[in-house]
Amino acid sequence: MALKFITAEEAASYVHHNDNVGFSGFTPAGCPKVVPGAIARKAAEEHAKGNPFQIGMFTGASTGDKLDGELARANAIKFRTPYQSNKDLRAALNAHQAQYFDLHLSELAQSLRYGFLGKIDVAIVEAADVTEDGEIVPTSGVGILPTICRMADRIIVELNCRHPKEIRGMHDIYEPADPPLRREIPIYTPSDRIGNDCVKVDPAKIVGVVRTDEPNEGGKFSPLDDVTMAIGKNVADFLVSEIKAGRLPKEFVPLQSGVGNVANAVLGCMGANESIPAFNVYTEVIQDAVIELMKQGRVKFASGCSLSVSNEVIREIYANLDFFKDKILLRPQEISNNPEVARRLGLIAINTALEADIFGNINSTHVSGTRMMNGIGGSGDFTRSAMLSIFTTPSTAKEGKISAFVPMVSHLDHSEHSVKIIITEYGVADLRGKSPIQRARCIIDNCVHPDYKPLLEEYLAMGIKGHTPQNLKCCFAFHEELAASGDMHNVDWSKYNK
Ligand code: 0RQ
Repeated sequence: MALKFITAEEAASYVHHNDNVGFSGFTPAGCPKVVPGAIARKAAEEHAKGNPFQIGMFTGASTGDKLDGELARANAIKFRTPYQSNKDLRAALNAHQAQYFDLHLSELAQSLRYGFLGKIDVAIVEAADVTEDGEIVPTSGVGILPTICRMADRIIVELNCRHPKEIRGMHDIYEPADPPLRREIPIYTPSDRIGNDCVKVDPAKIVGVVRTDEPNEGGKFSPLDDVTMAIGKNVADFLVSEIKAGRLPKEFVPLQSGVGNVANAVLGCMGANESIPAFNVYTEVIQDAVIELMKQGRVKFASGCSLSVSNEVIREIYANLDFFKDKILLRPQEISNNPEVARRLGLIAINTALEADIFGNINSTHVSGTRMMNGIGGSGDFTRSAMLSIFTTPSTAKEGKISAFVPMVSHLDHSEHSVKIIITEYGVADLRGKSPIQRARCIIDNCVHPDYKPLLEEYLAMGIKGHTPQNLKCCFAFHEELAASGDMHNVDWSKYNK
């Protein structure tokens, strides 16, 4: 069946008000880049005529501004899931203009298949290649591409010539059967290939192919500062001490690390530490640092859902495919983030917290308990299932006016039961085998900024009884003081403990 080449505007004509639309990709890598803008323009035109136009959106994770930003600014989003990080979308969902529900990334594809989230009308996917018999080769990010293509009534392909057809072979496309027929996912080491090198769809569903020549919207990393470097060094030193103590095998276990500057610094410090052997990565986002360590022979293999790297690095990978192709596998997020596989492989999971409480609970998502930052992303998939779950965070935010450590988190994403280690620029709190009160002392001694230690020690000294000595009259005083005066330093317990 001949492929029909169309414009982005023609593609948008296949998307109707109230449609549920699935998008490929994971972070800006692998996301469609021109059709979403055309849909946003169509929404604006319809709104100008007084007509409603909004779509339901399923993505892999965050996307680029050309997707989330364009649609949010056009008020074209009815609901959206999962993780996002676009400033205009964040403003829209915090103002309830777009209904957002947050989901563990590994669960989205199966929730769609189970029918929990409605049908998929249209799948819009970026491809490095598409054939007349319905073979689609994803680009640098997979996300939920296989599931949305199979479920959608209509498929629109953005064929992006920035991604060479020769990347075919770098993907491992596998969709598990649903219960009661599901079997184990047969990945026993990060390099195990279990699926196909492309997604096969009914070619009759491909309503059009839009040719594009658009780079990924990858942001640059900020230069590493002292705090980020100190966190990275503390993580690397801690892992070395775990090897020495015999709690990590000497050949090491695969690493999952989150997104952002801290994650990049941690990887850099691990690579530079010669007491850590060359290691494998089993993660969701493969960042610049992983590629750099691969070149140095410090990372042996990386399995992920996306190459969330700068455009400079993606060009380097494509120019040296012979070197990289047998060292990288890109999988759907249902597999890259799969808790069964994370538990089997015995991952070290390292993610970043927005705030933690002194008893070891983590808030990854809500600023002051109410305003959505990004979402839980894959942090929950890995934290609960890893061999060793680590959270990193700078000890303070906003020029020290916010302590990352509070008496009680204002929103809970990862509970004390899953969080094993917390690391800041000051040190490491090893929470394993400790009671709540022991955990609190360990966190205050090792991780909290010196400015906030006395306040948190006074909190513990209030003499509240019970296994977890929370003072329900005072536990949100840090947040209340931030709202009242803009600075958590100003907490005065006597104001609250009446
Ligand atoms: O504000 O952007 O105005 O400078 O939050 O904080 O320290 O730059 O750290 O970029 O790594 O983000 C938890 C949000 C951290 C992220 C979070 C302010 C701070 C700054 C960002 P500015 P940093 P990061 C892999 C795994 C959940 C999902 C996850 C995240 C901004 O890591 O979304 O782990 N994680 N996924 O000033 C108010 C506090 C604050 C605060 C920091 N307590 N109160 N503001 N900030 N702490 C990815 C995927 O799953 C795809």
